[in-house]
Order: sequence, then C-alpha cells, then structure tokens
Amino acid sequence: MSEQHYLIALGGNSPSDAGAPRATLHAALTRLPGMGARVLAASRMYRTPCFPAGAGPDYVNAAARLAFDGNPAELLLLLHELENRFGRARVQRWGQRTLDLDLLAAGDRILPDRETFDAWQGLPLERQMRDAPDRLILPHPRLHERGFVLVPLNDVASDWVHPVSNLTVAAMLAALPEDQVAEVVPLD
Ligand code: PH2
Ligand code: MG
Ligand code: MG
Repeated sequence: MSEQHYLIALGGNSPSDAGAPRATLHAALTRLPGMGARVLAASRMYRTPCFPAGAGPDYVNAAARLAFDGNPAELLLLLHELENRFGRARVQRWGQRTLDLDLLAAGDRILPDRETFDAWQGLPLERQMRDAPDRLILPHPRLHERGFVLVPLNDVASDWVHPVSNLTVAAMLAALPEDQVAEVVPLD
C-alpha cells in the first residue's frame, strides 16, 4: 500500500517512565519514525481539564499529522504498542492514563462504513460512557465536539475537511462554545 496521511491525538494525565505527561508525549512522538510513521507536523502541547469534569487530573493533549505506509488497522496496532511501551494500563476507560494515542482520521476515509459511523456519532453521552466500539470507526466519532482534540488539531491540520460534515478543522473549532476553547491552554 502506498503512503497514507493520518491524524492522531495524544493525551496523558499521569506520569510514565519518561516523566510527566508532557515528556511522555514528546517521547512518543520521537519514537514514531523508528516504527515507520513519519511525523509531518506536531502541535503545541496543551493543558486541558479532564473530561468528564472532575473525573481525574488535568491532561496534556497534542495532535500530529503522520505519513504511514500501511492501513489504519496497522497504524492502530503501532499506536497501541507505543501506549504499552509507556506503561499505559487500561484499568478504567475514562480514568487516568500515562499515554493515550487515538487515531482521528485516515485521509478522507469513512470506516467501516457510513451507517456505522452515523450510529456511533449519534450516541448519547451516557451510552458513549458505557459502550465502546469493537471496530475502528473513522473519523473518530467525537472529534468535532472536543476542544482538547480540535485546538491541537488546528495547529497541524486546520484545512483538513471532515468527510461527513464537509467542515474544516478550523470551522469545527469555530463552532465550539468559547469557554471550551478557552480552557485549552498552550504550554509553550
Ligand atoms: N481523554 C479521555 C477522557 N478524558 N480529557 C481530556 N482533557 N483529554 C483527553 O485526552 C481525554 C479526556 C479518554 O481518552
Ligand atoms: Mg484511546
Ligand atoms: Mg482518548
């Protein structure tokens, strides 16, 4: 398969071997090229309040644009391998984590299909907290509604167009409530 472009989100809110979350995220970005994923652009690092509010310590979040010579499932495996290297224990789905790497988008592909994407995107919050998809859904069904994803993503892919809504990252960010954007604070 020829080289594909991908968007990923990085997050962490508890220390790893590499240090504080910020150091862990930097370390993860540094490891990607050695695993076959070229980092085309990396965002600034941001301090963000935990979602849902009160569920844990603040996160550090970032985003990156990657070139990878493989399919989304192969990239996801690589991301999980990297999470494991930094000691992420999947104890609690929404709890503390040393490193969370989420695949946000694979170019303009909709996976596994439009119907499945629509079903997950429309899920009410209480079902989102209870159910986790067993398949890779792309674009990430929550991408457009979170400041901690869109603000960093806007650093690296402001003109990427969401293949379902046809909105750019910049437009999705402009549609978020102002207070949600204001609480995403750059660290450098
Ligand atoms: N990730 C979560 C749950 N809550 N909150 C913030 N601020 N940032 C995250 O990356 C995050 C979260 C599940 O992956
Ligand atoms: Mg994740
Ligand atoms: Mg996540």
